[in-house]
Amino acid sequence: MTPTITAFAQSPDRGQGLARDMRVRWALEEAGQPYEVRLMSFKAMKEPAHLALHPFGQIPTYEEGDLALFETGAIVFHIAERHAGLLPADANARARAIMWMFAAVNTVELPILDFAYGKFTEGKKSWYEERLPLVKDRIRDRLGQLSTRLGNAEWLDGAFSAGDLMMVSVLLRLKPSGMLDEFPVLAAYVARGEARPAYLRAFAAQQAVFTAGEAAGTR
Ligand code: GTB
Repeated sequence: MTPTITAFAQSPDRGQGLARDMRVRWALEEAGQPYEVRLMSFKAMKEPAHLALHPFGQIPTYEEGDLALFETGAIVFHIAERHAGLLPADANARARAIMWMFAAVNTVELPILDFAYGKFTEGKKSWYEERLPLVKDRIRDRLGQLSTRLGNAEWLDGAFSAGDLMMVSVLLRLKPSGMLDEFPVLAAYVARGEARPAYLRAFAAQQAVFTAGEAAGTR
């Protein structure tokens, strides 16, 4: 059964691939699975039909037959469990790949989101500029630790896995800030992720939504 995911009809990132549908698209492309996309306006995301799928009124969601999921970590894990290519067969290696998925969203993404959302939600507060170096240093701490662990390796634990997919997706959010370039090991790691054919297909698909919106004059 072909799954349907939801994505922004008008992504605020203007097709840069920073919204979270991108990680789900990427996982489906790595797994070689076709999928359909239902585009959502910000208004529709807060209406009962969508809230029944996603209690927080966000994208992406994932529907496949009777199954409806929200939360990208859970969606990518579901895809990785059911299709080859994203989780190793060896039980211990599989557990470590899952560990890296959690590390991406629970340890590395937290300070990055503080930085990314802070600008919108707190940017006009008197203390914003004063707090910013502290927020950035928290990110740098995590990036330094991650960079040390990755070292000369291509991926976090052997072959490319869902752990790398989630970690690269999280790190990509930093790209516009230039902070990633302070950590050449991580910049190269992210670039390896972005060069994967599955990533490129996913990126093109989400960018096409933006391009079509521009052509139709809806932006
Ligand atoms: N933890 C959830 C998950 O991983 O699935 C978080 C989902 C989430 O934050 N969804 C966002 C959303 O629906 C879109 S991706 N926001 C609307 C709302 O909450 O009302 C976050 C995002 C938004 C914009 C950019 N950007 O413009 O660069 C990047 C990422």
